[in-house]
Amino acid sequence: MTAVGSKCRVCKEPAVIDLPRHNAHFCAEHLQQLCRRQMTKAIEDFDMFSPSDRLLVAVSGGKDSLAVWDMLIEAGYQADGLYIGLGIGEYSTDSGGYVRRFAAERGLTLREIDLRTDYGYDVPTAARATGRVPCSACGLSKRRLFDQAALEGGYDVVVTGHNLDDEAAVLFGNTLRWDIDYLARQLPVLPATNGFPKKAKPLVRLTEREMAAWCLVRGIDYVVEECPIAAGNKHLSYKETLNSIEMKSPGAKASFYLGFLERMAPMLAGHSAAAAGELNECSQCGSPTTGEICAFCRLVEKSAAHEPVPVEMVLTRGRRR
Ligand code: Q46
Ligand code: ZN
Ligand code: ZN
Repeated sequence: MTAVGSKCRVCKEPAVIDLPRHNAHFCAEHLQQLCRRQMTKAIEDFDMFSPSDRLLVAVSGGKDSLAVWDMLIEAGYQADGLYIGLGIGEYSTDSGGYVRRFAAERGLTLREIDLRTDYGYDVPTAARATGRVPCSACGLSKRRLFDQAALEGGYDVVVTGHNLDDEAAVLFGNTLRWDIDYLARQLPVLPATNGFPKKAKPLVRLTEREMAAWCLVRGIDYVVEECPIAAGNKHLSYKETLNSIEMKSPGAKASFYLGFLERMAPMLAGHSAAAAGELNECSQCGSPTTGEICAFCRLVEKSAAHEPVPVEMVLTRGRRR
């Protein structure tokens, strides 16, 4: 991850990574120090949680979610993991294995939900049964099940491993469409409201590259392959666009996203509160919804009645997203 012979900016020992946005190289120890500081700053600046809170970390088996779980435990927080088996072919089989090994090796508490076993469907089947693109069926299922598990398990906050690259790419997409509702909600912490638990993203000040380096120096094995459904989607193309801007102007990505949080998000705060007001209770599950039956109950009903669809059948549709 760095040129041979480069030295750590702090201690002058051999470096393991160069970070152009900091205009510096770092050794393993000082890379970890930088990551810890950036996570602590995000937690404090946005008042995400405190050591007395019980955290539920959404873990996928990828580097970001395992890294944030590791960092939170190392920092002394009470953090359990929740893994959802999405039924996305080999990708799901592999990712579940990484999460279970990570938790078992460290003696951590891992909760698991399997869409097929527990709810009678999987993501490819839900996509086909509801006519949604797979990522939309997947996102709806994950959001709902994380919220529900947190509320039922008495957790104070749902934590996700979204990093700076993820958030900048989402911001880029929301800005291209001037989607004010989404922009107003694109904050690193969302308070508990209307039956939804509090949500926090402690890695928003850290990049994908920094999290891969964290996993490398901490010996964390993670699923390297992307979800096959992600290939070719808009989120990835926004990331590539931002990466090419970042290559020419190191730090541009951080200033785009962190500048939004500092200068634009406060102007949208009222909009977000107004949008959250008008919700009913789902007549089937009691969850907050704008209609009579919530989108998740409708999705489960249609998907569980549909014959199983293998992931290969939905890959082309996923790519049009
Ligand atoms: S897991 Fe699910 Fe992602 Fe795969 S189907 Fe799309 S949303 S890409 S984070
Ligand atoms: Zn050093
Ligand atoms: Zn419902």
